[in-house]
Amino acid sequence: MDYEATGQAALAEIAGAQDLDALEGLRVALLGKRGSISGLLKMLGTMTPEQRQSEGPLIHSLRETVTVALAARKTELDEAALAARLAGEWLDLSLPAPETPRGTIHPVSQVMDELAEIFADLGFAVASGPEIEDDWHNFSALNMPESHPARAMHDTFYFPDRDAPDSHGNTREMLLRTHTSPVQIRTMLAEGAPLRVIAPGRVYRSDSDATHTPMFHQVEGLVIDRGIHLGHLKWTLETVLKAFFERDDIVLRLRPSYFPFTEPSVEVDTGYSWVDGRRVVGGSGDAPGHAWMELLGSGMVNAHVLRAGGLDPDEWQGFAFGVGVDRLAMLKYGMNDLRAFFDGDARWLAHYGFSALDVPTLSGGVGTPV
Ligand code: 2NM
Repeated sequence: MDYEATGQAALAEIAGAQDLDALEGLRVALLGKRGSISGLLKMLGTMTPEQRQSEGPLIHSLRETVTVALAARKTELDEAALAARLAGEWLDLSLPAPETPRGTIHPVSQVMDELAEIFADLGFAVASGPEIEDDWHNFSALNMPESHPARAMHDTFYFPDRDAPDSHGNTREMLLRTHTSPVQIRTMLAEGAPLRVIAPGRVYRSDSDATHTPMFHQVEGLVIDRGIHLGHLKWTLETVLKAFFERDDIVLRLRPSYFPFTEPSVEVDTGYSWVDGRRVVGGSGDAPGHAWMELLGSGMVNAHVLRAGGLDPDEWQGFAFGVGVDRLAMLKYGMNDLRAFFDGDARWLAHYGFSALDVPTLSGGVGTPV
């Protein structure tokens, strides 16, 4: 047998393999269990000792040559494949950015970012929780037991499958949260006191007209510490609203009200006037040309709510507040139609949206329109 010629033929085939699959096919054909060279090696066993002495080294050398050639060609093909991939993935980092940035930050996101920044400066962390809640976290823990009329007032979206009531009469039925207060309950239970958090996010109520959308945005805040009173609440809201509206003449009026989760409860009004057909916040509502406008709800956290949050009301007090983000955005940035907020109209977004590069900061100004 002409091992020399067999070797040359194999090397030529290996050198001609154009891809890794073809090369693997050759390896199997030559060195696989039923490969031609493996066949030669098996034949050694049937040879006379003399034949084996003369043929053995030639067959082993043939196998060695082919093995080395296969490995070398594999390296070549691997490198070629990598080079082709790198050429395809090449990116020109010196290309200029598009002239018009595509997409804008929605005013609702902008306002939530601005509030997070303002509250962060006062030591508040941002908390979040599920939008699909159970009735305990959304209602019972907030001093709204099963029969409480406020439950009906919330126009809740319930999920269809309801569970049997547990030993406390709670059905644990699932719903879309009607406010972000369940986040505060979860935060109290998870972290204990003292606490300073805001909970921004989407909330849902089955309500739809010119001034109500079935989904809207809230920021609620909660402060828990020893000796907290309404004075802390008023100062905090005044400080935040001055920073948010970027003016020093914000005047607040606290009116007694009722919420199940706070006692006492206060509604907070702010003075405003009309300038060029728009409401502009600032000044006392009792000043000439001014009026009061309801801005948010708040109060001292009800003792039942503190207990539901795992806190002892004799040791800890707290204030809480809730404000509608969509309305705040309309007030600050002068939109008049709430429904346009959720239409996804690109022209509206281009007009009222904010630059993604213009992150709200206290030093740079919290709200700088494009
Ligand atoms: C409001 C008005 C008053 C409120 C209460 C709580 C909690 F969970 F801490 F008890 N969070 N938010 C609250 C209080 C919300 O919205 C108009």
